[in-house]
Amino acid sequence: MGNIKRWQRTVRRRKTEDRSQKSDICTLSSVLCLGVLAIVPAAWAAMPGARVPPLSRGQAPPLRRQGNPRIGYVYPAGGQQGATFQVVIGGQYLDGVSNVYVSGAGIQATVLEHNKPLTQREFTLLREKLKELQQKRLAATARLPDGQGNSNKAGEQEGAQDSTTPQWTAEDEQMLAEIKKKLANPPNRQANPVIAETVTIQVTIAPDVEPGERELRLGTPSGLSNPLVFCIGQLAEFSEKEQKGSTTPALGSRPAGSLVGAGSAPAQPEPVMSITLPAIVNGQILPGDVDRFRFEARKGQQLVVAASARELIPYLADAVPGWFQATLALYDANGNEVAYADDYRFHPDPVLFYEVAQDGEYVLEIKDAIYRGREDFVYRIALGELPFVTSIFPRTNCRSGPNSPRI
Ligand SMILES: [Ca+2]
Repeated sequence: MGNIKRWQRTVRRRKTEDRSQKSDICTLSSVLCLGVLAIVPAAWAAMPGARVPPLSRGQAPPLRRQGNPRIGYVYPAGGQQGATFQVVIGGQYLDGVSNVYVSGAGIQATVLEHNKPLTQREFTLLREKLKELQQKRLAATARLPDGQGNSNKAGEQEGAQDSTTPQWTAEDEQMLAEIKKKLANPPNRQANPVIAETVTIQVTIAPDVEPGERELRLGTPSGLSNPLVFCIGQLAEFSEKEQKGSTTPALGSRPAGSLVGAGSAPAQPEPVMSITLPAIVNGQILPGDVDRFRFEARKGQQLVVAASARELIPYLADAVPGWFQATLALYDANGNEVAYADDYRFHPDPVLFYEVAQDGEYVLEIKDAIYRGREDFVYRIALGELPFVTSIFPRTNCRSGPNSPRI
């Protein structure tokens, strides 16, 4: 009888342990599921061939969950072999950005600065805090006879007697300075949230890297951003600088939602940037923007002007309507249009061919077909007597017989 009772107790204990183990397994499964989500970037970084270093160990997890980091443009979207330069990346949910990942070897990039515009609520709260601090400083200095914050004995005694006298401390002074600094960057109500944040990075390209397209991502505590194209070129690069206060609106100063600026061409032409061929030209098209580049050409030169725009950023999810439709036009020294292109066969990015008729200055012009524009209307133009493959025939390689494809 005693044995039976012991056996029953053993069975009950084992059942309890089984239930406990099942519960533990369920809990563990949940944790693993969440853990997998958290370690995907690290796992991806550890994959053979991936050139993504793991996130630094000192990084603290985000205090609150933010959206997936996203980048909307990279400007300039590439550079020359052996060059060191700064690149601005626009995006969203980039808090804590600390790493830049570029596919392939030979490119080093570090984060210099992250700029996130204040929200209206943050701006209002900071202004209230600033007002509060200013009143506190006024009250604190008003109690002091010399008014300079250097209390004398009488002031100290007076302050000691009145326990409600506010004390102006070094921390208050520091906070006041920080708030003033933050308020200098007011919220941009018209900026599009998906590209409102900017990250400035420093890029160094080794001289011997292979030219071509790479992928660039940003690493944040929330994970990796989407990739965007980053090009490595061999030609000299020129990048236009948008001038604030010019006829072209400053970055972010126009409503991004109002992409369509049809008919709103700039009242005055922008300054023309001088370049020398062959070259790669980088720029951004803002609303109503028309970019122009002047260069010297000799009679008989066969120029190829190939723009990359949609190729760099194929899809703007929030743009209504659609995308950057770049157009190219070439003008001679008298201002006559000698060539124009708004696409190339079935590709939306234009390519322009022109045999130079006479020596002299020429001006290349690029704009959106209907004068739309935004910071993420980024382009690169290859310009000069450059090799350009227009067709290959046949596109197959025969096992037997002569094989002489025509290019
Ligand atoms: Ca521009």
